[in-house]
Amino acid sequence: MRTDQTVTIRRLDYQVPAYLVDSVELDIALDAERSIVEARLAIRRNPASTAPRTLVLDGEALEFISATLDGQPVQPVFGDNRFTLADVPDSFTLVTVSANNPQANTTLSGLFMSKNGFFTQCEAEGFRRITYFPDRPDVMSRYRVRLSAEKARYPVLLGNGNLLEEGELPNGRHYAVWDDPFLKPSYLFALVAAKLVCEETTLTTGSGKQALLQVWVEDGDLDKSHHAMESLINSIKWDEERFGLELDLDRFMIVAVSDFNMGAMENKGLNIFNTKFVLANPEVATDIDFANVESVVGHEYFHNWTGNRVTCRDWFQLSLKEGLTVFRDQEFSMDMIAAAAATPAVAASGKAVKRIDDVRTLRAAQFPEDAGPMAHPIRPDEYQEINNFYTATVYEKGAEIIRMQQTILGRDGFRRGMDEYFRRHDGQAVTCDDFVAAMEAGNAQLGELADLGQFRRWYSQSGTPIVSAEREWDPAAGRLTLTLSQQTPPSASQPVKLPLHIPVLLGLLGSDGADLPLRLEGETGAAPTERVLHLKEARQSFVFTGLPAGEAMPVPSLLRGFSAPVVLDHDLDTRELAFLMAHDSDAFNRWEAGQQLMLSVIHARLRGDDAALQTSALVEAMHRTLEADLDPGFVEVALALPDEIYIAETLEVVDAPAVARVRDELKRQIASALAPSLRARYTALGVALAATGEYRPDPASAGRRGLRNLCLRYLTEIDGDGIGLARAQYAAATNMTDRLAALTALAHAGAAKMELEDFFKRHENDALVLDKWFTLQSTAARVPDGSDQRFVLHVLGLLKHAAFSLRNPNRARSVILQFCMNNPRHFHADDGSGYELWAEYVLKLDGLNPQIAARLARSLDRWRRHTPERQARMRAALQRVADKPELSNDVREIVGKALAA
Ligand code: B3K
Ligand code: ZN
Repeated sequence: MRTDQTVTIRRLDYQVPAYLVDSVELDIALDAERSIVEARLAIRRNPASTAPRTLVLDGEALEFISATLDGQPVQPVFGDNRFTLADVPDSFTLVTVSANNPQANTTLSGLFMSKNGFFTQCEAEGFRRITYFPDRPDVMSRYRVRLSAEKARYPVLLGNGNLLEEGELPNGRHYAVWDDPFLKPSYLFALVAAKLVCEETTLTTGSGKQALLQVWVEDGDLDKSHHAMESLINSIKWDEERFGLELDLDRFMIVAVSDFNMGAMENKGLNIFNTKFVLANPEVATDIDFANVESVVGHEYFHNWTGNRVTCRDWFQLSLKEGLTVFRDQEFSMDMIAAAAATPAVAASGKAVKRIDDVRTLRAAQFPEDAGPMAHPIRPDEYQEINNFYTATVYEKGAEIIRMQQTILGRDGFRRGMDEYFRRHDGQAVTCDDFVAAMEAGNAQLGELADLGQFRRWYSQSGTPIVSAEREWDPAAGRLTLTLSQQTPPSASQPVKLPLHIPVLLGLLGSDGADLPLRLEGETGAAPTERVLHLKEARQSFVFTGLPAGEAMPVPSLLRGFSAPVVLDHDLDTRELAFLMAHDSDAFNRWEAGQQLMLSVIHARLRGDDAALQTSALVEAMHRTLEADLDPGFVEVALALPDEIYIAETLEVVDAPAVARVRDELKRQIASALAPSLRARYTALGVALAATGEYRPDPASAGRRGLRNLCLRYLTEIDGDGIGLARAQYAAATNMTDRLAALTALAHAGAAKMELEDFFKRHENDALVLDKWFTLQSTAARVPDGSDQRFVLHVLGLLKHAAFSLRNPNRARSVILQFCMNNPRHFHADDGSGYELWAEYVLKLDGLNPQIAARLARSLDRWRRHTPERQARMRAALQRVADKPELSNDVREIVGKALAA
């Protein structure tokens, strides 16, 4: 909706629906310019409602044709995207006929066209762009859908559930009837009518039922569908094993589409995916792409239970399904990594690397959100546009809040809670509170531990808590007092923040680096070497006794595995951090100690301090890591410097180009100091990889390639043979991971002219690979071809490129969003040119696709953190957008909140 003002929807205003729809029969005659939809709704008054006897349906961008109530023509009143009929009976059949224009629908919400046919996206509020309906998740109905379309152009007709019937029609058209046996909310409705081909197989589920699995792609892409199919099979098996949840349909389909606003969508039995998360083979996809396909296929499949069988009562409860499903896909990926590992040690390290990746994402995307103008609890209290709340907070922090429940209740306890959740709520639309209540009820035997009363505050309070640790060591008594305090910075909407229940997983390392037994004062019996401390007060002390007397203070390893989404304000010095880096039995914290060491060097250098001693301690520690016999995938993450965005988050005032400069200098210094080892490792890994033969995306080989490419990145930072190595690797690469890594390294060095041309020619016809070509150029540190053009002009050049299009979300993201969000040093250029480009493109995109425009708009969220001159320029750019009349709700909410910050 385009408006000059905003309407705020509030969680506490929830009212049950006045009318329920028991069944929906749709007859959809697809046509590019005018699709006709006849909807037959069996409606009855909700006995739980006291609202007036007026039927209100949502409807947007629809052309009304006719309506009948129990066969009698009726004339609804229209206004504000609503269809209103007064004085309706208790139970009746409403038939509406409407038309919509899929071709003109550039929002990609509702029914739209991509190059090979018709597709839909209904979450959150797209169904109302297809037909008049109470488009809210707590109205659950049975759907039967008849689709018809021109057969030659759209030979494949797909819907939710089971295919009942198909056949020919006059005028070269054909039809299909689909029936979904499960009740579902309208946001899970989907249809596809397109020219597609499929890879299919049948699978026997745990109870012996046969299910047909299909992955539908464009003709010519069947050489790229197999990894998605394997991922689907693995997901189905994993959900049976880990959670006892079986596939409930006879048929499960994944369809890839190249124009899509997000990653994928969990429509019942008919998942629609962005091609980016389906298509993969070694020539076009990187190791990261392979892992992403597996995780998104898993995520959407897992929604079949967490989201579809049990859905959300209202959109404020979004994290009920999203946080939980992200947690499930993270666990799935970890279990897959472990299953592929040769030894338990490799499995543990591989799982830690996955955890590290997830925490990096959280810190880069969610921490800034939680401290900025869009800060909201994982269960928001209000919104102006729900599409703006598919956020890192709802998803990633939401997943952390589920993970903490597993940490508190234990893995078995969490499973008992999940069982109870489905026992109570299968087939219902429920709330986050219902989930937590089920967790508690399933674990009554745990007593006080299962009391999640205070824990519930994580659902209602925004902001990242800061946990500080202080230590007091009594060497004579072998007694350590650990005092933890917590504080969450106040925000505009929540000036007072309450203490949270924070599970802090900890170990204590003795002087030999081994874990010490952890006995709290007053305890007897066996003491574990790792345990969870429950921090519930603002400040709380824990006294450990029986530690080796007469020795140096044990080194605490706090928040192992990142047991809570907090910032840890520790008091560890350089020596202790290096000690943890070398010895911590928790791989996550070995990595974290390294990151802290790197951050302290970067902070010191940004302050202009002489950080020579700290730097050499860091370089030495990194050298040891590089030389140690460790899993390459772990060494890769351990040697990577924190990224610019995360560094910026740790600063009070951000000078983005200065952050990049200091980070570059440190990187060059590390590269020079470690060059011989980096080169040796680069060569050795190359030999090892060649010996394993053909490319496989398994975690062990991916880890080797990742480390080898990181060595290459370091080596291209310094004078020497790095550029030569990168050119040679580019030319010799037999897979996309190595070719893209070499090209990216060359682009950052401003030395990629020839290779960029070559890459373009090779992959001109593969949209996803071209997206990579655009991305690596818009995020480069230098103009990739080495010219001395201003960077912003280079980005403008990309935006004018014949292969660029703002209409395709992947392509738009690959240039303009990547530049504004992932290239801070150039986006924040002194002359403000980055911000001008931002304003121009937010406005351009808003006319086409408000969801993507709003996403871009968010790259100025943190404007208050920057230097005063940049703040002034950013504010002016925000104001320029805000001043435009007729903005979408989506963009208006984002810029409005940013300006109010
Ligand atoms: N549920 C969808 C996201 C829908 C976004 C609507 N703006 C994908 C997912 O989380 O699985
Ligand atoms: Zn999801």
